[in-house]
Amino acid sequence: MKRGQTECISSQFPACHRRPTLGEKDPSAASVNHRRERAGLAAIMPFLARLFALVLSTGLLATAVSAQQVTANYSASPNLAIPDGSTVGLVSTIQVSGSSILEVTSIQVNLNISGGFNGDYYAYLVHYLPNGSPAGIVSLLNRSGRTGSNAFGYGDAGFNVTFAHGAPNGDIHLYQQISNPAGGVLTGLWQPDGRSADPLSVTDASPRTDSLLSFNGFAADGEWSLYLADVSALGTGTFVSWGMTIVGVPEPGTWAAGGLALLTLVQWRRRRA
Ligand SMILES: [Ca+2]
Repeated sequence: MKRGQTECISSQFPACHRRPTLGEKDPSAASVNHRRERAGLAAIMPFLARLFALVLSTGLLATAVSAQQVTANYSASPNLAIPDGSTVGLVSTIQVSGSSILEVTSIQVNLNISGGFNGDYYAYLVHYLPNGSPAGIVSLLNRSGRTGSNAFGYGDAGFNVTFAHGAPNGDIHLYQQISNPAGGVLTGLWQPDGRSADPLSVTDASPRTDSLLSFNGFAADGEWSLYLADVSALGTGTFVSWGMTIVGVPEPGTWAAGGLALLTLVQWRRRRA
């Protein structure tokens, strides 16, 4: 061993990865592969640089999803008396077709009921896709104010409210803890009741098992039905109107497909390099 020469005693030492000098034959297959990898990387670097510049110039990463958000509003005005003391109730259906929203990301629902006794009302929204598959259900009202010590619930007369997931006012089932309309119409932005329990036995202690989030990920097209019943005798109200604000993306697979295509292209370039 010559003076100044480093002996390669372990592959963990840098000397073992010494780059061969020009004209020197390198018996190491690993070294050959290493050169090939470097050559391949060098070949795709211009492509990666152009891709990175494209992403920066278009803001593709930052806005791919948000720029595609679509908002659509739908409403119906049944203006029908709600059968008193009956679980049969009324159903109002909005048929959505041709919507560009292929994936719902959020939904708000407004509901206008005039008169009656708020503690009597039971309402839920259900969505079915055009092929008949269920695509979400949420209990909006389920005997507001009904508790273990109050079998009748709140005696206010009517709702003109909007339901939103996570609304700061909280659970509409106990709305008088936040806002007391003093016998009038409750207004404002509220969280759905969310209790799927039987409206004849539900209380505030019943678990809140469903939410507006259950519609997320499904297409807007299909049948949206709002069921409303007055399940306790005395006091008759009117189902005035209801509506939905649906937010979603028109082509949920666009960014993912684009990313997959780019990844495939990069891998193809690597194989060729
Ligand atoms: Ca009633």
